[in-house]
Formats: sequence, structure tokens, C-alpha cells
Amino acid sequence: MEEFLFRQDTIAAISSPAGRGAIGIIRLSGPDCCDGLTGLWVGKNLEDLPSHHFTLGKMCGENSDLLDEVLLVRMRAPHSYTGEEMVEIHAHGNPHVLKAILFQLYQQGMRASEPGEFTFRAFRNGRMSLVQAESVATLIDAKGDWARKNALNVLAEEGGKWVQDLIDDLLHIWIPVEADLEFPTDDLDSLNLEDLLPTLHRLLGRMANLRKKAVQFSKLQEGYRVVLAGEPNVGKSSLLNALLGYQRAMVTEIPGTTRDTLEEVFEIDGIPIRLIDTAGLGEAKDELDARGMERSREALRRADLVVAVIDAALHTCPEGELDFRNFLPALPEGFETPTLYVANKADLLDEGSSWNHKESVIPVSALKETGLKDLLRSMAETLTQEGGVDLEERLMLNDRQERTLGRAVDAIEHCIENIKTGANQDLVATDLAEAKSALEELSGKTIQVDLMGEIFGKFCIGK
Ligand SMILES: Nc1nc2c(ncn2[C@@H]2O[C@H](COP(=O)(O)OP(=O)(O)OP(=O)(O)O)[C@@H](O)[C@H]2O)c(=O)[nH]1
Ligand SMILES: [Mg+2]
Repeated sequence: MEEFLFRQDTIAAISSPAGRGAIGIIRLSGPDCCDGLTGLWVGKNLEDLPSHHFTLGKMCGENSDLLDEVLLVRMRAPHSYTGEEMVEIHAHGNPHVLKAILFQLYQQGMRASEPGEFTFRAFRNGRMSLVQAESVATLIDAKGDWARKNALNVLAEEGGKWVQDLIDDLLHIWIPVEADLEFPTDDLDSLNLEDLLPTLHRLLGRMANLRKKAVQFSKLQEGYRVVLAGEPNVGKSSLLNALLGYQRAMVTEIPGTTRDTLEEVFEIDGIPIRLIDTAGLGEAKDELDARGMERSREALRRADLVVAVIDAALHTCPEGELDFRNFLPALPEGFETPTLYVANKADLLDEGSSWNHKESVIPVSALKETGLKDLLRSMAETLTQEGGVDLEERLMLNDRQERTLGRAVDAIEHCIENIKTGANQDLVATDLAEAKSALEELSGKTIQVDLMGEIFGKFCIGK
């Protein structure tokens, strides 16, 4: 893609999804949008067409063959998505129609766009920051309401302001260090590097905080792994079905029904969840059982939240703290994943049963569908606290942003270390310059051409 990054020509692409639909959209961007349509467009004179107004007309091919009746909208530079002259052609959503029109546009000298080239042009022309451009891809790809809102927020409101804030703070440290190297003063006035430490620590703290949130980005895209675990026959599969609201997993009264892990995606308050049913953990009767249990343990190791299901009709409620290992002895030492305890089959208990009154346990009945709301609320609350899905905090980082921010963090840590061990000012200045370069790359202010290709190459054609 790199060679196209700095071209100023006119590009064209189908921007609606592949397949058939009520309408299909072809997007054009570049200086020759209107000229390129001469001979193809039959309708109002495009030169006189006001910006952002639809007009009805026809697209024709060679020998004036009718290709389709279309709506056309012109967006004059700089008030368009890319900041350039743009035209959108809304045709009927048949791939053959769209391809026939596109073919004619290519004949007129327009170029097929590269993946992400429209959004790249928007970035190049200052219509959006690099972080905003990336959030376009995130928004289109967002799974669940929460990820959607975050991507939209970056795009519409915050932009990449947080990156600029970090750069500004770093410049306050970098400038005096550089100035002192360039124009050394006498010993009395010279810069005391140790004075920079509190500011550096503050900056490091903020960057570390941003990175912590980055881990959640993939979670929000993929879903948090919530694992239903427990002894055989306690009602894990019944609970999965009750939470999903349909019969997804097989349920029988025979212990060992579930042999393999099974997962289904759903949402609680916009948080995407992968709910995972597992084979019951206990004594393995045969090789197949043992393998199923190994898969359960693997699911537990990768869980973000465990829902430990207990058969409340079978066990008496223990006094004091509940320990997961009492119900799942197979778990490894040091297992620290957040866990919710669920006493299932509550319909078989007396009202006075201590399972119903134990604070750390949620009594439910998968059969009668009671207690499910409490369980869902606790799941959302635990993920919000433990997993750090801060619903107020509107920021996600993608892999590239996380990696680049990591470079800046390493450089600042190195810088602090160098100051503490009394390294010379040149080394400290080098660390700060590296941090500055990483942050500027993050913002898109300075960025390698091949990296640019990597970022925008992930987009689909037409975006
Ligand atoms: N009374 C009552 N029975 C339940 C409840 N939940 C599940 N059961 C019954 O318990 C038995 C086992 O249910 P499953 O959902 O298959 O249990 P499981 O934990 O998935 O079992 P395995 O896959 O064998 O580990 C079935 O006969 C269910 O009908 C409940 O809330 N109340
Ligand atoms: Mg089961």
C-alpha cells in the first residue's frame, strides 16, 4: 500500500458490504470526482449541484447503456469524510450493478482504492487524528454495545487528546534537559536531574494506567470468559441454558453428561460475555472423562470469572468462609481468579436453609429460573471491579497503540533508573527523546510509512 500513501489521484470503491441489499454505495474521492463522471452520469449538472444534497439520475455505460437508476450526492472539499472532493453513488444493492458502474469509473481513469485509503486520506488531510482513524476500524468491528460506545466516543468526542496531553507533559521535562545540553550554564544554575523525578513518576503512573486499560481492549472485542464449573450433575448446563434463555446444552440426570467445554456469547449491560459450560470435575471414570476434565481445568485457567456451581440439595452449607477447593478439589494451588458461588437447585431447599441466607452465595434455581437476575448483576459487578471494565472510562487501546505506549513506558522507566544511578545527562536526554518519539508515533505526528501501511491495510476496501 505504501506507494499509494501520498498520491493525490481520484479513487473509487464499493463501500457497502458484499452481497445483495436494498442499496449499494460506491464512494469516490479526489480532484476528478465530477470530471470522471462526464459521459456516465445523466442528470443535473454536477458542477451546479449543492454540497450534501441527493439528486436522482442515471448511470450509463458505453453506447449510453443504462446501468442503473441512482441517487448521487456530492460533498465538496473540505467538508467531506476525506476532506477532498467526494461523490457517493447510491445504486441498487446488486453486486453486478455495482461492479458494472465501478468498471466504467475505472475506464474514466479513476483508481481502485486500497484498503483503508478513504480513512487514510481523512487522516492525511487533517480531518481526524491517527487514533480517531483507528477507531473507525474499531467501531466497524466492535462487538457489543460497550465497545461500540467507546470507539464512537474516541471518534466523535475525545479524538486523540490523551496522547497530546502525554506529549505536552513530556515536553515540559524534555525541553529543559535538551536546552541545558545545548546551552550549558555554569555549575550553579545547571539543571538538577533529580528534580525531574516526581514529574517523571507522575507521567509514568498515567501511562501505566492507560496500558492497564489496554488489556481490556481485546476482552471487549472478544468477550470476557465466564466459566461455569463444579462437580458433575450440579446443574451447570441447566444454568447455562437458563441464562441464555434457550436450550443450548444437553441436560440429563446422569452425572457426566457434559464431556466437552461449550461456549456461547451473550451480553450483560453491554459487556460481551463468553459463557462457558464445562464437564463436571470429580473422579474420572474413564479416559474420556479424564480428558473432559482436563479441558474444564484449561477453561478455568483461562477464565476471567468463575461461577462455581454447588448442588445445594446435596451439600450442607458450610459455616464461615466458602473455599472453592471444598467443592472443586482438582483446582491448582494459588488459583486466584474472581469466583462467584452459586447454590443451585434452591427450589429443593426449605426457605430457612442456610444456603438461602449465606452472604457470599447466590441461591438460584436453574429449573425454576429464580435468582438469575441476582447472578447476572453480580457477574457484571465483579467484571466491572475485578476486570476493570470501568463503564465511565471511555478509552480503549488497540495492539499497535498498546505496543507504542509500552515503548514510551520503557524509555521513561529507563530514564528514571539512569537519573537514580547518576548517569550523565546525555543518556537521560536519549531516554526522553525515545519516549517522545514513541508518543509522537502513537499520535501519528511522526510515523514510519510501512507502519502506516500496516495500520490502514487492516481496513476493508471502501473504508
Ligand atoms: N430441582 C432442580 N433440578 C435441577 C436444577 N438444575 C438442574 N437440575 C437437574 O440436575 C440434573 C443435572 O443437570 P445438568 O444441567 O445436566 O448438570 P451438569 O452440572 O451440567 O452435569 P454434568 O454435565 O454431568 O456435569 C438434571 O436432572 C437437571 O434437571 C434445579 O435448579 N433444580
Ligand atoms: Mg453439563
